[in-house]
Amino acid sequence: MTRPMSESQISSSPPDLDLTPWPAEVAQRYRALGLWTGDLLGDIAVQHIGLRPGGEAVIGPDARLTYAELEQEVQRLAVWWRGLGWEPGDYVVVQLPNTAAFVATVLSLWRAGLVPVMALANHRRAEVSAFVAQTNAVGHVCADGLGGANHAALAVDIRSGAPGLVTVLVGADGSHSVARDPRPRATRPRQLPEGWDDLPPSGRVALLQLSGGSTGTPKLIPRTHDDYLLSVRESNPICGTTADTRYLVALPCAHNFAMSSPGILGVLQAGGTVVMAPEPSPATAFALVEAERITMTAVVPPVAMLWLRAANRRTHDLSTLESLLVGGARLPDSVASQVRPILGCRLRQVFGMAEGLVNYTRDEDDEHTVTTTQGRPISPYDELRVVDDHDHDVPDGEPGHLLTRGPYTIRGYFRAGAHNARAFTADGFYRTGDVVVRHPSGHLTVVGRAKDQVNRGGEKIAVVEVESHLLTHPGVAEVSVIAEPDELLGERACAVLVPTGDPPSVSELRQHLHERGLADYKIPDRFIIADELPRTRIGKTDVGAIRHERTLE
Ligand code: OOB
Repeated sequence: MTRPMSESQISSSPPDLDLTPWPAEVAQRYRALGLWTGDLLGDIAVQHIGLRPGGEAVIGPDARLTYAELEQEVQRLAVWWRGLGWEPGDYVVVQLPNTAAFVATVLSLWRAGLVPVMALANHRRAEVSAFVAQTNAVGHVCADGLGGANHAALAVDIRSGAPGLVTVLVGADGSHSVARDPRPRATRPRQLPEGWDDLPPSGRVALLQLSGGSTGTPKLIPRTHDDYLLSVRESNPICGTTADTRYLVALPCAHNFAMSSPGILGVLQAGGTVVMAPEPSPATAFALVEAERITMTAVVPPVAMLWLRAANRRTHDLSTLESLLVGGARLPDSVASQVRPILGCRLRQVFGMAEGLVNYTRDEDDEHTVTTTQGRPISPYDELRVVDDHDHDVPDGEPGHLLTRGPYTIRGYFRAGAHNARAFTADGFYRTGDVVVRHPSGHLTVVGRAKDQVNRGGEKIAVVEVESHLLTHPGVAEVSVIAEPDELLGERACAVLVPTGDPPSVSELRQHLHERGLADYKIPDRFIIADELPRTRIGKTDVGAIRHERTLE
């Protein structure tokens, strides 16, 4: 274990810490209030081993596990991970599709004291190699046929750039095979904050979530056991999660929404059943709702829209479904008001972020509130400010930038000191980059965004990241990636580029981004050519002033 940073190291430039702790007196208050309990995420389901050993915990395409069987698998794997030489506190990139093996993997890594880094199954070389490099991960757990995903070639690629990395491939039947890069692993010390040794285990980093990102390198989000468990525990009564809940995971399982709002962890804590859907199409999801008697599920707005269209001529019995959670991007009011009439279930809007803060509409909210707002915060201890461009508070009813801090919102990104200085206020509020209106009831309506991101139906694209990859193409002199409206996705990505000579073709540009190892969802939907990129006074691309453009076919 590395030494904590000394005062002199901290004072010069913002330190690149693994975890920016809450100030000691704030942490003490959260503990005294019982918000932080000292429990560990790996034990989230243990009470149910005795209460309902035969109760179904997780159902996936790969396995059906009762609570007793899940616990057995978690114990077995926890020992097995440690047998690979992995030590408590080590980072392990987990990249698995929606399966029972995903749940067993994450819980067992926690049980072994390891820290999962939550990659998405559709991430590719650019993303995964960045996670491995940023965290100096000891391992990459990915799929070799599990749940229909195949990362075997990707894993070889990742290992070639990461000396000493251990790949664990999970087969379709849940079996594990191991490959280890023979070179010695670079030992890069963790950057632990002052007072780390005094933190209880529950106050340390439990997992690294992914940020939607607004910078060139995707930032990682250190969540602690205490703070993540709080958000899960408090989500359950709001969402009505109980031992009778049968929750369909229709989102990618590693996403914060699917994990914790109330998600997989909420359902396991309540003693309910998690059912994994391989993908969220109406055909697949409706069949699972009927077959597994699903009571609750969560989707992004475009999926909700597809479900509403398909349900008009439905062939499946969806009568067990009690609530549909929708979040990740703005749900149009007109779509929101169709959920109950067409699907016959309650709509719950969810406005959350992997950095922490989650808002839900409540059962007691009237129809207008449920269909026009994105809810109010989980906890009375969430602190929210809505401010103008100069950080002055604006009154309720007026749009402004949302800032937040509280018992489950991070105080800093993982090893990103300089970025943290911009992303957080001096007194620890996270600048969400969302523009909201707060109503007197405390509910928020999301009205815009002030961050360099495209929200493609809930999938977040950091425009700078895509621009920097496009700029490596010799035919691209200048480029700006912008959001444009899309009927289904809400937004899609459009690359406006100034070519160096004859413009490259769209297929060439797509192929270039693919070869750079970028995940497919980040590849722009449209490319347009412009003579020049007009700049605003502060040097940003003036999107409204782009002229002489033409769409590249
Ligand atoms: C969820 O988390 P992330 O980290 O992928 O994205 C967070 C961002 C928010 O800052 C906001 O810009 C946008 O996604 N967003 C919404 C929204 N929910 C998220 N924008 C408008 N309306 C909504 N309902 O997306 C996430 C995390 C936990 C629960 C739910 C969503």
